[in-house]
Amino acid sequence: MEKKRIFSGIQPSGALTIGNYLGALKNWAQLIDEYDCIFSVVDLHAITVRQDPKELNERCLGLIAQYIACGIDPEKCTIFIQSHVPAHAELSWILNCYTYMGELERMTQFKDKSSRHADNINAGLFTYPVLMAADILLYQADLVPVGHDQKQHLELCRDVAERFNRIYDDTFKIPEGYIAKMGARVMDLQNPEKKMSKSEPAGSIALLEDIASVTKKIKRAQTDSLGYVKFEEGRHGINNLISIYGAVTRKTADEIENEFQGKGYGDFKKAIAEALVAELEPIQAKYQELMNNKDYLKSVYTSGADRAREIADETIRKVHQKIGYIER
Ligand code: ATP
Ligand code: LTN
Repeated sequence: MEKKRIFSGIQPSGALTIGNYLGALKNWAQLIDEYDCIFSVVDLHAITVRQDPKELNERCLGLIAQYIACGIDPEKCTIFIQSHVPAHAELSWILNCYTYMGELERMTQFKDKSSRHADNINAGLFTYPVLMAADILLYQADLVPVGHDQKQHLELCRDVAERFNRIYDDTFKIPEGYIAKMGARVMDLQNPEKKMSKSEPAGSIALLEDIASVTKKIKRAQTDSLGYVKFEEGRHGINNLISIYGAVTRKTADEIENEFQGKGYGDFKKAIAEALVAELEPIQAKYQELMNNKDYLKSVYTSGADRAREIADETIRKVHQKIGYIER
């Protein structure tokens, strides 16, 4: 039987955080044996916010290395850079014509980003979810592993695909989201009511963060004055630490509560820091090794794009035919 297909991507828009890792990358690594996985560095998405050309260039390569360092083995899956496959921009244009303004106006990420970048509310920022839909639909993906924040975009993707399928009969596979129980919503360590984000270094831990700083940031993380470790409504700081520890160790909230019964936050934070450091150290070492071998990284993303192009072009051909375009 053919394997089911997975597609996902991360923007090269800043240093990856443990939010990106626990919400996305760590789960991807666990899916590569079971599924036909296609993972992209979504650089077309990244320019919806202004990027420095040199930094963007370096970040794309760094992201490929971080994917591999996190266990995304390019021998077992496809890794490529979005701008190397022109079909993404092509399908995105087409799908724009099947997406309503009202649907895009409802997107919370658009509302949030346009308030944070009020000087640059560009059309790309608005149609960003259409490009994301194109990414997924081009590969006829069955499953899309993402963090919780992408749920709304995925629903839009399904709506647009269903609409297109209704007009032209079956063209696109309708994808399902895959959102992990633990780690899908890592919050800012200083402000645990806000999502941990690449753009807030104080409350976030980078995947490549200096190890001493990882421990320091966990020690300083916001908690409360209750003094016991238990997942409870409204305890944003402690709940966040439980879910970080749970996502790293794959323990459930119950197991964690038992482990720290009768112990204080100091012990809990020490255990979190140790678990995180043990997880991050080998990733960082592998990353350094990979960055010293740029030829290898290039071979990964070029052969990845070759395979991606083949699949994507097939979908474009099908879409053109359905719409009524003359064959190339
Ligand atoms: P930006 O802040 O630039 O919008 P981002 O980190 O939110 O960046 P991406 O880099 O595209 O956006 O996210 C990549 C993946 O990481 C997505 O699957 C997203 O859901 C997940 N992710 C991002 N932040 C978190 C978080 N705090 N907790 C869990 N998952 C996250
Ligand atoms: N929109 C996502 C990144 C992204 C993505 C995708 C995720 C772009 N295209 C396709 C899954 C599938 C984000 O901002 N986190």
